[in-house]
Amino acid sequence: MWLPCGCTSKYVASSFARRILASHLHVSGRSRCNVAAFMPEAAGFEGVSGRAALRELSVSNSESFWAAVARHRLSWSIPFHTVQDCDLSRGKIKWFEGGKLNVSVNCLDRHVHTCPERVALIWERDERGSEMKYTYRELLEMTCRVGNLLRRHGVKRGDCVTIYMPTCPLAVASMLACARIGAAHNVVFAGFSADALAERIRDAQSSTVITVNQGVRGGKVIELKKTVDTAVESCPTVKQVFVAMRTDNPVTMTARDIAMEEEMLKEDVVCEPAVMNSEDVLFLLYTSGSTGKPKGLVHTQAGYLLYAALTHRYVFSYHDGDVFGCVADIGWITGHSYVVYGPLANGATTVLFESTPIYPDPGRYWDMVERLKINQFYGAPTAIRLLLKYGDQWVNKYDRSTLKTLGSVGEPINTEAWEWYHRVVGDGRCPVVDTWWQTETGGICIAPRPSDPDAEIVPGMAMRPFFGIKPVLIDTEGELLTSNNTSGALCMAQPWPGMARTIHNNHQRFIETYFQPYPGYFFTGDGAYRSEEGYYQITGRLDDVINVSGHRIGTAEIEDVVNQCPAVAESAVIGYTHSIKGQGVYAFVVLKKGIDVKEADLSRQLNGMVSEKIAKYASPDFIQFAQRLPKTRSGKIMRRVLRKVVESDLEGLGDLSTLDDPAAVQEIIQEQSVLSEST
Ligand code: 6R9
Repeated sequence: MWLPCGCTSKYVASSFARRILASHLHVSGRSRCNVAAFMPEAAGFEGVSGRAALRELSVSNSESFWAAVARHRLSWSIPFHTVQDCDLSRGKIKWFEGGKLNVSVNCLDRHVHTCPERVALIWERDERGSEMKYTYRELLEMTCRVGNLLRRHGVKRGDCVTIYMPTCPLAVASMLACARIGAAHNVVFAGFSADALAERIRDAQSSTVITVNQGVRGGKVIELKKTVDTAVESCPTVKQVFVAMRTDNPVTMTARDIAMEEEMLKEDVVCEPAVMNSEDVLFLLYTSGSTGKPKGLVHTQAGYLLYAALTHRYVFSYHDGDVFGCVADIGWITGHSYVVYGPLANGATTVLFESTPIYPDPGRYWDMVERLKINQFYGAPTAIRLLLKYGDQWVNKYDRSTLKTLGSVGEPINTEAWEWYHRVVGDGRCPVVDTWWQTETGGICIAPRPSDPDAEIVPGMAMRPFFGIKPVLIDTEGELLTSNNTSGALCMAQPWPGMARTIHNNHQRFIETYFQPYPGYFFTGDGAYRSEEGYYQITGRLDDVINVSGHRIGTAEIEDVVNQCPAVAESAVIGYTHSIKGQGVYAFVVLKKGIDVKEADLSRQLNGMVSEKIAKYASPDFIQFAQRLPKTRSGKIMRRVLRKVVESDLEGLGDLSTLDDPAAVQEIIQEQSVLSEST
């Protein structure tokens, strides 16, 4: 793995015209002092005297708000001429047109000019106590070498590079190198199988893949290069695979493979940044929807970066000099926005966490907080629930006095976990921010902060919309719900710079999924409750997407794999409440007539297939073999009914009159009681 060496001094790309345009707005009036200290560009907004008024303006006059913030917080080589050109009814979203910039310059060069020796990355390697630090200067050098290497091997502006790596500095440098030369990246979570990787490489039409020889996680070695070898066999577009060395073990190299570090040594540490348009593609990131095929959401340059940076700064109250610890993997949107782009755009020190919460013991996170002096810790409810079960002693062993804010993301956080996080981890003194957002939204949309420092925080509620975000609730008839103390489909009434622009190669699906269900609004796919006080609480997905340990997976994706087994006639997969994972996977499977196999053997086979075709986390926790599935007369599987059966809520089965044969439900219930008795 590329090590920090501190040996060169030739680092800054000097020819890139850097210009921070000052806001044209003027400061006036004493009442604005506070709000100007909070957000300098707000000083120019007439009549804005507090944070609530600032939020109000960010929604009612969102163009002025985003224009001022974009001028103040990004370095442009050419300023934008149009703040936004959006039409939600047509799925058209464009921000900061006319503007030109380079994302890697914004994340690296401008900080190297002012503070080259500030630590940019702390790599918390799987091996406890062996962390490595990389300064902004070193990260820029590494990025430039990778950028030059990619260019020398023919990667051009507009190409898409697939990155299949664990969370490590070279993965970050690879993402930034793509941004530097104008290529898009497609990071695939290194827990995905060869088939899942191949599908994403093909859909993204990548000719270049970057990987490591082996990964290391929880003390175990993972053969990532072998997975890539298998994947690329079915990817005719792939011409070259760069292989970095995470461990010392050599792997078989083919004619297509390139030893990454060796080749990087031959490259210059200066790499001319491409001048990109605001709306050029920055990256694709695949996520699950309600069909079997994952969708490659597209994020672009300026709007995404600005939104990631602003949310990072204000939701977590990040200040210069703080150490920001988001433990998400870079393979997910949380890793993109809050490990890489948001923190680096703000010149922060950001932690790259390569391990697991319980390796080598359940004190890992808090040991890391003490050792790295972490100020903001951002993690997932599933890990909090797991650690809670191991007891307070694992937390209390370590000094957590550096912590200022605790964050939660990925799924609803139950009150017990929230309170433990607040009381035990944060010693009752750190605000806990439950942040709601999605791959599609680019950054946090609803969170308790920013708000006045002493504003109340309700456990387990995301609560308040971020600047420029206008959430609405809509009922099943499509009517806007205007009162409080009500629930509905969570939609956004206004565009914001961080939102996804399209689905790669499928703009029609983008429109159908997000803009057609409620014309004029962006539909999130989630349901929410708005309290008497006007706070938002997310109640869960309204579509067939489930959330296992914070990982999104479409039930249809799992069904597609299960149905490939020759013994299976059909299947229905649903999520059920799981005490640690949030949701577990429950599969109902109907066998073909005349099949004679042991159910236990078949279960093992099906679990193996799902792990192999998708990823281990998608593998069913329960498989129930059924004679038939409850269906409507038009042949649609009644998942709602199956969910109630699994939750043992027989009272709540509801209207069964549309069922083709209601006896099917009774059979399922009986089969299930036999199953629960035997387990
Ligand atoms: C960032 C991320 C998005 C889905 C989202 C929702 C669920 C995320 C949540 C939450 C309740 C929260 N979700 N944060 N539900 N409270 N604070 O997780 O992106 O992987 O695309 O998942 O996760 O259902 O729609 P992504």
